[in-house]
Amino acid sequence: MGKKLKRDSKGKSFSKGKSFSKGKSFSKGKSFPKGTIMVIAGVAAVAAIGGFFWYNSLIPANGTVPVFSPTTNVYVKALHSDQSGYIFASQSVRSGKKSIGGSTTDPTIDFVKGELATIHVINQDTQSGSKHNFNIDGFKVHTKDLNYFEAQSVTFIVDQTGSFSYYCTIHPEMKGTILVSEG
Ligand SMILES: [Cu+2]
Repeated sequence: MGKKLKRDSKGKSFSKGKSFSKGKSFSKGKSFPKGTIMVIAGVAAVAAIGGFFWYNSLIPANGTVPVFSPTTNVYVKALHSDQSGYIFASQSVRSGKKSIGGSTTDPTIDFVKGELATIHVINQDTQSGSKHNFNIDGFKVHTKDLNYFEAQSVTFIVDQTGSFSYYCTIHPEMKGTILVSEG
């Protein structure tokens, strides 16, 4: 963490950032008075700090560098019902080609190798009020323990094919399968 901060403070890593393309005009600023330069420096510092968090938010859970590509969104809710007990349920259909069924209990989630995926987990457990978390060990996906109506999104690279399990550590019965096919 400390190392990254140091490197980022020199701004090297941000020079590649798309969002800073507007900043090009600053480099030409020979004619700006000193006061303006100070303001620009202040704005740049704020942008750099914001950029640091933006940059880090693009690093997948199982990656080390930011990924600039569209992500496949999967929405999962954790809840408890009288019939099923503690379950994960799919919240809605994905916008992509494949979908996970309407309100399936512990649905099987399909991915294609090579895609970038974001799992959005929300605790909608009005019934038991318990905390829940969501994990896929194979892709280093681990949410924190989510309180009621708390949500967390985790992005990861689908970099291996095969069958993986997702689960909640608090309720071992909350588990399902991630299937990754060859792209
Ligand atoms: Cu749980």
